[in-house]
Amino acid sequence: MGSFTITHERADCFYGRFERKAELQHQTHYCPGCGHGIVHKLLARAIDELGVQNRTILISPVGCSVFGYYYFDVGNVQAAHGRAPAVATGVKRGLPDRIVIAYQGDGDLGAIGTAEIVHAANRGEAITVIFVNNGIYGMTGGQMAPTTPLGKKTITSPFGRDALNEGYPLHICELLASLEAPVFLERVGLGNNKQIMGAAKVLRKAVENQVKGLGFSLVEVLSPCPTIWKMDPVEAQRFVREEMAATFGIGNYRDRTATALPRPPHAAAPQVAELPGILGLSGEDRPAPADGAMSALDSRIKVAGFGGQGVLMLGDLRMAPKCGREPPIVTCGCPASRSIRRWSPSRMCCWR
Ligand SMILES: Cc1ncc(C[n+]2csc(CCOP(=O)(O)OP(=O)(O)O)c2C)c(N)n1
Ligand code: SF4
Ligand SMILES: [Mg+2]
Repeated sequence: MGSFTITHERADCFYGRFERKAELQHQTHYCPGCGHGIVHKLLARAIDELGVQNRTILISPVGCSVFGYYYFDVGNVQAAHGRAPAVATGVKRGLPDRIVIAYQGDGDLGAIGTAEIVHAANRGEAITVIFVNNGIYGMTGGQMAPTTPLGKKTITSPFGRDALNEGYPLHICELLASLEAPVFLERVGLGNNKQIMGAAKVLRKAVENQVKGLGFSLVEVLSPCPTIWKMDPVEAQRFVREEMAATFGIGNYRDRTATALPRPPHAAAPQVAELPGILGLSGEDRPAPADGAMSALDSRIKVAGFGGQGVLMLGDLRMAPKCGREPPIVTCGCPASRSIRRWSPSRMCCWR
């Protein structure tokens, strides 16, 4: 056999083995041709090249990429739908030396999470946001997203998106470019290999900005979702290259990396023991139990305002610590929940 050179291999910051059902260990949970797999690979390579695996914390969203923590061997937190920038803010302020990356879809960031992304950007939080715009709600089976192009039929815009009825596609980079604080905003695409190579450089830069201590960086990635757009992978790439790129444009919308000064870290968070003093409370404020004995801890929990992932989490939390048994998980049959392992210690770790 002739000699050969390996030019690409699995990034170090990917786990060597992904948590899947036994018969599906050979593939990820993403559909063939899905952009999330490509973005994961590019991001993983950037983390490797910058040598920051041991101090990176990835904030996973709700959407098809919810299981980012099955792939990235970094610190992982999974946020409620749309809240990744708020969670990233807390993590970064509490642990300023960590590289905090919020990863979000277009339903996650552009619909339910619009407030979070706008205010995190406006505060200039020193985080990196990877915004995967596939123009539709993938995980839940094809509802119109804020970024669905005009005229496109989805299950919630069956006659095609009409500006008078559903408004115009939301241009997130341009929206955030109206704010003073962001340091770096760029839109890239995965429409062909040339675009993917360009996206790799931009993703790396967005992470590197944080390594340098600069402020808010966001990369919007126009990305294929062949399954939900009912296209084969080649057609889905063409859709990104021609139709998504025509709707949104590919390019840089803010680059102040040459002039931005490193952001000073926020003051260290107080220790838990200091909190009663800060809140003006003392142990004497707490009424003593009538008979002098310790009262039982009131362990009632009220869960409010949670979506589907919260219900699953509640099952985990109620069942696992009590009996160590696998919780009864009701899957919704969406692409991302298909064929995942129903239980794994790493999943619990994310919530603990
Ligand atoms: C609070 C809450 N509301 C709604 C849902 C249902 N939900 C799950 S994923 C999703 C949309 C995801 O779409 P997107 O962010 O575009 O990600 P994609 O799957 O396309 O990558 C919705 C609405 C939820 N899980 N939680
Ligand atoms: S439904 Fe779309 S976004 Fe979700 S895994 Fe499949 S191709 Fe990717
Ligand atoms: Mg989407």
